[in-house]
Order: sequence, then C-alpha cells, then structure tokens
Amino acid sequence: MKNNMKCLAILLLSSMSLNSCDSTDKTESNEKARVEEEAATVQAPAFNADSAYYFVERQVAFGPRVPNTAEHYKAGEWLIETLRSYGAEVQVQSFQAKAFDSKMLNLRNIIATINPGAAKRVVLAAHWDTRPFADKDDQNQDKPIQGANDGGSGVGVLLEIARTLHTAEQKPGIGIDIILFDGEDYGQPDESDFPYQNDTWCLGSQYWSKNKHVPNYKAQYGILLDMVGAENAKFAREGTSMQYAPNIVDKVWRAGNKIGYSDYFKYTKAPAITDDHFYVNTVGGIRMIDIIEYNMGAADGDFFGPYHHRHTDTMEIISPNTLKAVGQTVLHVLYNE
Ligand code: AHN
Ligand code: ZN
Repeated sequence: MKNNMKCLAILLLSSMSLNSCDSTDKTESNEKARVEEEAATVQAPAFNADSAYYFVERQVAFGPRVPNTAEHYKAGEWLIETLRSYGAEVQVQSFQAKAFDSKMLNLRNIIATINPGAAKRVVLAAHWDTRPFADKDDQNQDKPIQGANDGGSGVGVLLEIARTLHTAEQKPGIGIDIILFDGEDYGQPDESDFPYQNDTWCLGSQYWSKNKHVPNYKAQYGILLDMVGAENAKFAREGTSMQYAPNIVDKVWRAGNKIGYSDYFKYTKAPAITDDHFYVNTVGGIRMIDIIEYNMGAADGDFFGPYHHRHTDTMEIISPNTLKAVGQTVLHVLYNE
C-alpha cells in the first residue's frame, strides 16, 4: 500500500512536470488553437464511406472524363444534376482554354452553393476531369486513364459531403461552396514534343481564380481534395499549403488526428505541389490547402502512388476507409467552425 502511494505520487509529479514543460514550449498561437480545439464539442454527422465509394464508381463508369469527349460531357451533366438533387444552387462556368498541344478545350467548372445566406464561407474543391494519357505507364501511354483516384476520389468525397449536409438534421453554421474544377489534369507531360510551357496544369482553377462565380467572392479558406481514395494513402503537410495557409493545415491535421485518423494525416512534409490550390492562393487570393496523397520515401519517385497517371488507377485501388478518413475529417472541421 505504502509503495503504491509512492508510485502514484511519482506518477503525478512526473506528469505535472511534463505538462509544465509542454506549455512553456508552446507558442501562443498553438496554445490558442489547443484551447479552441478542446472547446470544440460539435459532433459532425457520420460520413457514409460506401456512398462515397459509389460516387467514385459512378464517375468511373462514364469512362475517362477527358475534355472534349462525350464521356466528359455526360459525367459533367450527372455531377450538376446530382449536386442540384441535394438542394445546392449550382452554377456552371463554361469556358475554353488552350492546352499545351494547342487544342482548344471546352471546359466547365461546376460550383455548388450550400447555405447561400451565410457570410462566413468555406470552399471545398476537387478536379473532375481525368488525364488524357497514361504517361507514367509502360503500356498504352497514349490512352486515357480511368482516374478513380486521380479525379474520382476527391469528387466522390465532395458529393458525399453535399449529400450528408442535405440530409443532416443539424446543419453547420457556415456557408459551404463546392467547386469541381475542370481541366486540372491536361498538363504537359515531362517528355513532350512540344516546347516547355508554363501553367499547363489546373486550367479550371486558373480560370476561376481570375473569374469568380460571384463578383468579389470571398471565403475564410479552402480545402482541396486530390487523390484521396487509395488504400493506405498518407497525406503529408504540403509546401504550397504550408506557405499560404499553415494554420488551416494545422486545423485540418489536428482534426484528423483527434478523430482517429492519424494513420492518414501525417506530420511529415511534402514539397510544394502545383495543384489547383496554387492558383486559388496566388491568383484568387483565397487561402487554400491541399489534402493530397504523398509518399515521402516512395520507390522510383512515385510520390503520388504506383498507380499515378497509369492504367492501374482503377476502382481496385480505392478504399472506403481512406474516403471516410478524409470525408469525416472535413465534416468535423466544417461543423466546428
Ligand atoms: C503535377 O504533377 C505537376 N502536379 C500534381 C497535381 C496533380 C496531377 N493532381 C492530379 N494530377
Ligand atoms: Zn493527375
């Protein structure tokens, strides 16, 4: 008994001294964020991973969503209709953009407004087009990929968020805008016969950043989802996000870790990636982070996974668990604003 008491006292003392060490190490903003996090008690509705998975399947079933094809057009119509069916106000931005190969692409950004009256807004984004070639594959490089992960997964999660918000009894206090960017993945391949050009990726977000769907549109911040469906995916804290919106990265990573997804939201760093959020930050003037699969130690530099821009980017590599980790984390963030 006496011994037990001694142990308890030592335990208490050591945990107290650890705590005091911790708090002196923390910066003021970290401390503030921690206090805010503790106060956050709002439980978000459950994100249905099977439904999100089905939304990825539906997109893949159209075939590759390559600009200027019938499959792309039909998938776009389905996305518009689906978002409208969840009560969102949907605007379509139709425009043309010149690709690296001089083709004029007919593109559409699809923008869904949820809770239009709210002044405080968060924007969620993903790209809905898929890459016209499989330039990392060693077969059929000139054939388009299915893009289950690259394109399909981010959109699948966002459709499920739209559906969840529509059916939820309790709604978040903020307004939410979902933007499905077109023409993200038509970028110039590394080995290309055309002379190198700048800014060939992310054509839809480049257009939107210069031509907002609402004049003077503002959001508190944005979250981009790109390649968020592969089994065992890891999300690293990416350079462009850390440069422009480090506190949003902190907020989202903390949320993911808090609600049980520490296997996915890793406190490792990824270099700056040119993705839609780059243009939203630098041209659009809205802070946006990217949740994107990034494997630091990947063999052969396959940082985006061994299926990236290959014909193996199919439903077979998609896991409902990964979709859930991302979708539930984003919902948690939205409900705790
Ligand atoms: C580049 O590879 C230049 N950017 C990564 C963004 C990307 C491609 N997302 C999907 N496909
Ligand atoms: Zn891609």
